[in-house]
Amino acid sequence: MKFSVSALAFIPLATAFSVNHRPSAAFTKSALSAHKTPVFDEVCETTGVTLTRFMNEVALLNPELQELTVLFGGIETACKALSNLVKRSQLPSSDTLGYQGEVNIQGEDQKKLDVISNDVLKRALRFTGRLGVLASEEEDDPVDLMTSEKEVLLDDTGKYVAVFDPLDGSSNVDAGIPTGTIIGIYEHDDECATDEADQDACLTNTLRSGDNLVAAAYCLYSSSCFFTITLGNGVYGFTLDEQIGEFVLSNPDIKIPEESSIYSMNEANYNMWDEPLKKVVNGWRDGTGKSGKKFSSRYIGAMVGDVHRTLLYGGVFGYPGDTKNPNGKLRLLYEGAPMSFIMEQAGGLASTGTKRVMEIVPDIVHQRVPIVMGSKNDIQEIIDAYAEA
Ligand code: FDP
Repeated sequence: MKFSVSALAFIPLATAFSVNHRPSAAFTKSALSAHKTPVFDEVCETTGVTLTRFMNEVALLNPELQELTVLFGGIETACKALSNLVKRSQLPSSDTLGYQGEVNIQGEDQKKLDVISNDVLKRALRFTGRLGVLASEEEDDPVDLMTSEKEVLLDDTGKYVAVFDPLDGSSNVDAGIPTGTIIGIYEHDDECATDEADQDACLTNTLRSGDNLVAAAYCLYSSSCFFTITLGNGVYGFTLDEQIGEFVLSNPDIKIPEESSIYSMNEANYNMWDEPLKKVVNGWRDGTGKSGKKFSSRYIGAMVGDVHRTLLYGGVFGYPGDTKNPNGKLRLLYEGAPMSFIMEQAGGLASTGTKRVMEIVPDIVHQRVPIVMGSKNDIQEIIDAYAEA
């Protein structure tokens, strides 16, 4: 059975279940309670520990997460494979640069590497036996991993639903600019039956607010390959040691600085932004903002790289709405929500300007969302400006 995205838009949403995240104080939600916050011990805080060891420890300490850690084994392998592919893509013999000749559901030209990355991830996840439904930027509709491509949908043994952007920032890839993979994992709805009548309802497994994420991660393909993950209790950063072929813990319990002096947005759209945002950015430009600091602008134009720098150095990354595109450019389900989860778990904020991104329930798989995320005080300055307006 095939589903179209337009059909998805009218499917009633399944009852959302909640996860006990650690949202920042500004956004504490009483509804977040159904799942235990995972516990970590000294092993998980020790730099140099491999991702495999880290995940084994997490599974030992939190038996309910055992299947999730197996799933991340597949994702880790995919990230290593993609890191290699991206790196080798610059060689004349690789023939993986340029366009595929297809346009994806959002009307964007697909790069060859977009399609290859999507395939690598699907294949890496297929045999984990832990996934029921999968949604990706490069797929028109959610697909069932256990049946042939686009034959929807359910595998009743699947515990999780994965959403991902296989190669974010791919418009830059031919120039060797950093790109990345974004992954979000939701728990599968146990109530989901496999008979045809219920498949529509089960499809909505991919249509949940970010508050229902059990895990989020990104891989950044840059000077090194970085893997950053949250399981709902802090953010952990790993770096690929190519000599041993393992991700090793390089940044345990990442905390974003509470304020900074860097902003990262496509300034060519400035004239079309909302007035409150223009006002805040003007203050940052000339040092008359809330912090009194004069900001610098840093924009790669590839979300994973821009978010990674923002996490480590602080500041603001955003793709706001504007008069031409009121919902901005970034996709809620597999870009906005997973990255917001990571940002909040690192002590930052993620907002549309008027609403917490993690609370938005998508109507359709490829829905866009205006977004600003980063250091608590800087994002709060934007939220305050919208509230005043
Ligand atoms: P890309 O189209 O290259 O995949 O999500 C899309 C994205 O990149 C983000 O990674 C990036 O932040 C943004 O688009 C860049 O958009 P602009 O070129 O409009 O600045």
